[in-house]
Amino acid sequence: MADHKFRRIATEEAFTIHEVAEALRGVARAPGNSIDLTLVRNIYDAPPGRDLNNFLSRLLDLEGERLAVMDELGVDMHVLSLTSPGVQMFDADTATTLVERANDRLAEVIARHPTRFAGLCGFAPQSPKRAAKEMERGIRDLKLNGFIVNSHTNSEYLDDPKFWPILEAAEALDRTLYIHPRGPSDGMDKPFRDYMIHGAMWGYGLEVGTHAVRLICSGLFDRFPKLRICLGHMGEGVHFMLWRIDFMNTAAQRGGRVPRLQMKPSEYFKRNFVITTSGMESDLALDFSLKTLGSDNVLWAIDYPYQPTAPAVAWMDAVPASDEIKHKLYHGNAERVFHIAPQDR
Ligand code: 1DF
Ligand code: MN
Repeated sequence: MADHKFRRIATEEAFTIHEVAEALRGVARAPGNSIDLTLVRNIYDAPPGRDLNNFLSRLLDLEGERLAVMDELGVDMHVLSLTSPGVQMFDADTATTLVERANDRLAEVIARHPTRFAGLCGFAPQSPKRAAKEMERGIRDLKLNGFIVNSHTNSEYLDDPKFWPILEAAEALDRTLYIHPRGPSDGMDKPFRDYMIHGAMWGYGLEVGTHAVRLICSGLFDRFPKLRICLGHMGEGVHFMLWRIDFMNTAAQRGGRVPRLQMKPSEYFKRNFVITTSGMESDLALDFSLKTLGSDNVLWAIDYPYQPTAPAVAWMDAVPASDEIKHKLYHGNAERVFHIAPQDR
């Protein structure tokens, strides 16, 4: 494993547990038309042997094929998170119970393989106070490394004051909240229903990018200045638009139509966000990100099992960046952001 130059920590790696998969099968079989049901029905209620890309078996597997692939391709560590949509399509009680079980299971597998796995603590936003309690347990007792949420919950976003206990907890516990995609919420879903653009190709990024822009424009980061958010997929492209967001938001503030912010939107993005490279293996996009956000704020990720491991490794190995920067991308930033112990190797 130590035959490669840099420790490789992949930071957006998905898993599930049987109980959550079973509950998602229930969701798949219930009536409904939300965008996520396309994927949920294909993965969790597929006829035997027709499991889309074997995703379900690869999500359920932690210590078999996953570790073998990591060994074969020289990936030292997966930072694991309960796969999208997490528990966010269940009722509040089911969601709260299941996410506790998933966090327990995650802590157990990390304890068995402390150098191979770290993990993000899930929570059920449907019940913000209980979510905050579980977040505290996840860090204090289970020693997990950060938090994961899959964008909207019942089409509501985290700038809604009812979710503030969650953001207070993340800030107080000093751990990063990864906002991972799910399908565009009801109300913005319709134009995504043709040509399969609803998912990872386009819809996911717009959903999460919109979420991030909402958080910034709501003034949330004046209330929670130390809150740190992680976005995948090269920041979902948000930072490409920062100049325009600054210009338009400032104009809207002058008109008195939106919350007054203490800083420009771009300054919050640079202060309060980090991004990962999951499923976005573009030298140009990475170069732009490094120049815009700085080399401390970009982390490598694969997006296992949804994206193949070999190209993610080959790409980062070949990226035209200095050793100093590659060291940060491959593991230094992940160690700092997710409180992972550095390793001599
Ligand atoms: C897909 C992609 C599915 C990502 C995911 O979770 C996911 C996909 C359900 O391609 O179907 O996490 N992704 O992050 O890009
Ligand atoms: Mn993902």
